[in-house]
Amino acid sequence: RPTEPCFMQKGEERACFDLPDNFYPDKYKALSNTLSSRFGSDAQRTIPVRNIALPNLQLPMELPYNDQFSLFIPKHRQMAGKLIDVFMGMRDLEDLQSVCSFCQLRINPYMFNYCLSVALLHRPDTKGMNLPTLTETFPDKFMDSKVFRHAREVSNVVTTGPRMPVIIPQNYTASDSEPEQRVAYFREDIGINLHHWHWHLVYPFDASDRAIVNKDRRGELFYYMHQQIIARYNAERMCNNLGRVTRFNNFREPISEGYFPKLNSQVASRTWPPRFTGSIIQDLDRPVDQIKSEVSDLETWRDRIIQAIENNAILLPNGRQMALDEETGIDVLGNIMESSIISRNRPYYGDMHNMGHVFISYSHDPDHRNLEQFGVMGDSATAMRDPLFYRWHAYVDDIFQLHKNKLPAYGNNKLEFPGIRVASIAVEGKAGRNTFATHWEQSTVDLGRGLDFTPRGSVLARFTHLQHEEFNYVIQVNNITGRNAMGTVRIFMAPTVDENGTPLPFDDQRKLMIELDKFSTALRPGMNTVTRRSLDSSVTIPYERTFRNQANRPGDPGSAEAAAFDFCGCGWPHHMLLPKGTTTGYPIVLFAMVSNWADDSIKQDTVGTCNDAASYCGIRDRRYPDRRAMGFPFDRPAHKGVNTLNDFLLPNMAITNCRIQFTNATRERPKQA
Ligand code: CUO
Repeated sequence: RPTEPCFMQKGEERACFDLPDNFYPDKYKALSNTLSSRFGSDAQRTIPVRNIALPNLQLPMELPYNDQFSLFIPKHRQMAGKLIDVFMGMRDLEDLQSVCSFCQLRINPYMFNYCLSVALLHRPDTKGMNLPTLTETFPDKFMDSKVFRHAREVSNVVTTGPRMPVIIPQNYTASDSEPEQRVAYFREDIGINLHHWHWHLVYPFDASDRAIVNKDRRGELFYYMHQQIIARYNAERMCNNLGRVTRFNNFREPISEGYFPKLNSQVASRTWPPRFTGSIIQDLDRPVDQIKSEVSDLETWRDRIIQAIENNAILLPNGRQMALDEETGIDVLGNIMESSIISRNRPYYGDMHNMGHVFISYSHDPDHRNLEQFGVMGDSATAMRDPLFYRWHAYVDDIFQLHKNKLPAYGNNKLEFPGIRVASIAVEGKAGRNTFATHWEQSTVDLGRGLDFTPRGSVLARFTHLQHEEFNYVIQVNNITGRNAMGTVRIFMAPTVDENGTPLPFDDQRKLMIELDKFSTALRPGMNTVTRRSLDSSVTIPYERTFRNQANRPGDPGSAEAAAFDFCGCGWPHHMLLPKGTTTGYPIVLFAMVSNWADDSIKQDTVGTCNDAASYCGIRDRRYPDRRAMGFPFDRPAHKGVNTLNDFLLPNMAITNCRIQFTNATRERPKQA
């Protein structure tokens, strides 16, 4: 789509770029007049492009236009880092637009989209600019390739006016004979995959402006956000009669989970490669990707990281040791493990987590003899579809837990909030007291922008996802200090029994704790009833923001409200706030704690920023808004003598046993819900 506007589009307006002649690649130069009328035929306005002195784009142009692009491949990361620098370095918007117009015909579209998105997120003059959601620009990364054939058919038959939606089937990647398929609705959820892509967009690995990478507690958030994904996935598995995910800790062992993605890359015109059951990761030698790495490298990096944890100190490039302290150790480890350019010693600790993705994603063609590209694990927009993603991240998390296990247990002085007592927590909603209700819901997304065929226009796709009834938390808090107080309310949930029905010991249960919400509240002297809507969760973003549903878009296009709405795409999708539960009611425990806001808070102005999914995403351009360790108070083992969650409780905490009641029925998403 050479003249499809890359980011200047407002609302449904179509525009085309009036390109200087030297912006056309050689093969199109002779046709430049024809092309501008061909692509401009449905434009509502023409944007003149400034004829700028072009920066050096040699490195990013080394990636072939029609190849796949992976953030996890070091060479691709460098190319992307360079392109981000170019976009960040443009003097003003017009220059940025000009260089984008030039790039659009030459730079790999996936890399272009990623780098431009990073730049738009970080440039002061583009914050709040409209960017189409990835499901619109690259819908092929999110759904069954059959959808596109149907979409083409529909758009050719119905050339104008409303078109009937294309149905994306549920559970299309495997049959019921594959037990892992029971949680495919989680792995393949469009919103979950969009969240993951956005997270890695907000936290890029590479750029010469270190500030883009070096965000407040970035390494710790890498640990925590992915730890929460595993906790959520485990709860989901347990609701579906599957055991907790087993760590992928033996790199030499055949991998029992196969995965056949059924995705087709529209850019590369290739099917995403599958991984057969029993595959083994192998040494990589792929000159085309400039990758030569042995499985033993992964083991060496792993051993060195574990050694650092055992020593409570990492080795610096100058040969000195740097202590992993209680407050910042996890952040240092997160950066080393991920790794990004802010790893304290990349030559020594390597690139463990990223290369794990790469080894897994090339297990079908480690030496490129079959000219195959990477599997879904190679792309942050698709990785969460693969069951092995969770096994890999469960192992990564396990290594972080080795560090957490060495930290001192929280003393009562850290946990208590003297004079504040949480008398009870309850859940109230349509499903009845202390019952969460879930069901299937059918929603519609517009694929129009990502479909590269005429006649143009909206092409709707209908898909089915998990949903829950909204509810309120009602927390009774007694303030006996005699003064006004400010508290931070922390709400978690976890399964109560293991796969065999045995009650979970505290140390297992704490790792399964799912953060549901965190917010501050004023507490008057005496009894306070704190009511909080599920919709206000600090973990999730609203359904409409996940999908940027134009129909539900608030404010006028271009308004500040619409701008914030467009850009804050990072956040767990609200429709996946709760695990699915079971038709008989899955037992879970709900936990609430009120901690002292004076010990938690960060003094900063957060008005007008993306701050409503801060728990997993942080706040744009701000510090992480909670001074405590992420996951507090469950991020580390408790002191001896705490064997159950009950033993852990202090007066400022409360628990309630609840059920998640799943109804196996599909409802249409209500309009403007
Ligand atoms: Cu998000 Cu492994 O980091 O995918």
